[in-house]
Amino acid sequence: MTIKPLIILPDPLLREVSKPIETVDAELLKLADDMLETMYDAPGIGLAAIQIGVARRLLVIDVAREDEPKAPMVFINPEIVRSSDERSVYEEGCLSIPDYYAEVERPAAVTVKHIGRDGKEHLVEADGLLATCLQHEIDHLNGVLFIDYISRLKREMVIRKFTKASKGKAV
Ligand code: K1U
Ligand code: ZN
Repeated sequence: MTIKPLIILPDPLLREVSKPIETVDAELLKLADDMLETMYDAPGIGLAAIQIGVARRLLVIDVAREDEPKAPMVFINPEIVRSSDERSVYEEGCLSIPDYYAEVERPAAVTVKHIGRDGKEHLVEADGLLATCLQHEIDHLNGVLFIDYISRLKREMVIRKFTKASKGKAV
């Protein structure tokens, strides 16, 4: 497995809409394994393929606590088919926007249809952190970032800070 470099704000790739996956083959499963390795190394609890520069509808998640065994999950072509009316607020972070955190309100529970590693269709009913993480990662597949839910003023400040930092880096 390979740890891949992460795409960081303001890279325009983060605003791309990822393309559906047509075949679940060994190459795709290797990509999912590389994403899990990259996520554990970061460390993070989720990762969308676009965050390593691959515009395909693939994401990985592991919301197990440190004292629990690893519980890696792979979602291919995930789709939210039900969202609860009840909403919850979590302080979110993003591996593509390092060291910035903000409270985001989203549906408290979601049902997600997706293809699993076995190439078959599955439904997952999620609440708590898993529901939040799934929505955050599915947003990535649509070019949406969690800073899109904060005030325009705060968002522009974050983008300005990361744009300045990216210009200061050697190429
Ligand atoms: O998509 C990403 O950028 C990953 C992101 C997922 C996420 C975090 C919080 C709420 C919603 C979605 C992260 O994993 S940020 C890092 C993080 O949350 C974390 C890191 C180490 C231990 C525990 C959490
Ligand atoms: Zn993110």
